[in-house]
Amino acid sequence: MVQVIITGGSGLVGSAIKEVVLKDDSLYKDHSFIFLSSKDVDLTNYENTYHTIKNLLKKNIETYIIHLAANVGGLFKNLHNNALMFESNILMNMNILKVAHNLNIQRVLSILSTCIFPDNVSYPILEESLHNGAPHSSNCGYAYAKRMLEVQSKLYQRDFNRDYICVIPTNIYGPYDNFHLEDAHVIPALIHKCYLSKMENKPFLVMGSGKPLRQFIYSYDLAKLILWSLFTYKDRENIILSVSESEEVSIQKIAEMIAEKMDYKEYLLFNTMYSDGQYKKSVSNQKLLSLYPDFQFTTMENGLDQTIDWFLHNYPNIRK
Ligand code: NAP
Ligand code: GFB
Repeated sequence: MVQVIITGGSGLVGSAIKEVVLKDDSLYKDHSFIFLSSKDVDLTNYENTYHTIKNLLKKNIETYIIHLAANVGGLFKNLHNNALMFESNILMNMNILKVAHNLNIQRVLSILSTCIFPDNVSYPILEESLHNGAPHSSNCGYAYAKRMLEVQSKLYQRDFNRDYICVIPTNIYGPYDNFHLEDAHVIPALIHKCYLSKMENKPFLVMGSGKPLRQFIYSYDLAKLILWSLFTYKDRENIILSVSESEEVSIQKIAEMIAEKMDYKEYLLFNTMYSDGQYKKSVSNQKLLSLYPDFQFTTMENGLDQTIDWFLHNYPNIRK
C-alpha cells in the first residue's frame, strides 16, 4: 500500500490522473491518491508546503509524490512573463523536493517539458541532450526553472540516495485544460477562438505563420504513462513521454482539424504579426517504446474530438 500525493492535482494532467485511477481502479486499488490544488497548499511558501505535506503523512504507510504543480502557459504567456515564470516555478520546485527530503519521502516523480531542451540541437532530441545548450528564448524562464528541478533531483539521488526522478512530456492537450485566449497553449486557445468565431461570426485567427511543428500527447495517455513511470519504471534517468516523431503536425494542420471538427466553414486567418516561437522541438520516444512497446496512444482525431466535446459540454465552467 502506497499513498500518492499529487501536486497540481486540479490541472490538465492532474485531472486526467484522477480519472484514470478512478476508471482503472483494479490497477490502483492497493494505493490511495491525494490531489492537491493551490487552494490546499501554496508551494511557493516553504512553511506552508512543509506542514501541509507533513499533515498528510500516515504511520506505516509509504508516501510517494507526483509533482505536477507549476506556473504553466503557452508561448504568449511565457514571452511576456519569463521572469515571473522563472521565480514562481523555481520556488515551487525547490520547496517540494526539500520538504520531501526533510520528511523522509523516498520517491518523487517530477514533470519537465520538451520545450526545455536546447533550441540549437540535432533531431530527434534524446534525453541526454538536456543541458547541451540554451533553451529557446521565448520560454527561457520556465525552461531554466525546470532544468534546475532536474539538477536538484539528480543531486538528491547522488547525495541522499533519493528516488527523485523526472519525466519529460511533449505538448499536452485534453479536457480540463486552460482555455484562456492569451495564456493558453495552442490547442485549447484555437478551440476557444474557433468557438467564438462561430458564435460571433468573425474570422478564425491563428497566431503566426502556422508553419511550426509540434508533437502532442493526449492528457489521459500521459496520465497512464506517469503512473507507469511511478510504479514500474525503476531507472533514475530522465525519460521522454511522447508520441513518435512521425506524429509531428504543423500548427496549420491542427487549426484546420479544429475548424473541421467544430464545423467552421469560413477561411482561417494566419496573423504573422504574432510570434511562431520555436520552429520545432522534435523528440525521440525510443527509450519509452523500448520499455513499453505496446503502449496504445490516442490518435489526434480522437483526442481532439473528446477535448472539443468536453469543451462544449463544460463551457460555462472551464478555465478561460
Ligand atoms: P495546469 O493545468 O496549469 O495546472 C497547474 C496546477 O498547478 C494546478 O493544479 C494549480 O492549482 C497548481 N498550482 C499552480 N500554482 C501553485 C502554487 N503556487 N501552489 C500549489 N499549486 C499550484 O498545468 P498542466 O498543464 O496540468 O501541467 C502539469 C505539469 O506538466 C506542469 O509541471 C507543466 O509544467 C508540465 N507540462 C505541461 C505541458 C502542457 O502542454 N500543458 C507540457 C509539458 C509539461 P489551481 O488549480 O488551484 O490553480
Ligand atoms: O502551444 P504553444 O503556445 O506553445 O504554441 P509552444 C505553439 C505554436 O502555436 C506557436 C502557434 O507556433 C504559436 O505561434 N499558435 C497559433 C498559437 N495560434 C495560437 C494561439 O492562439 N495561442 C497559442 N498559444 N499559440 C510552449 C512553451 O511552447 O510549450 C511552454 O512556451 C510550454 O513553456 C509548452 O512548455 C508545452 O509549443 O510554442
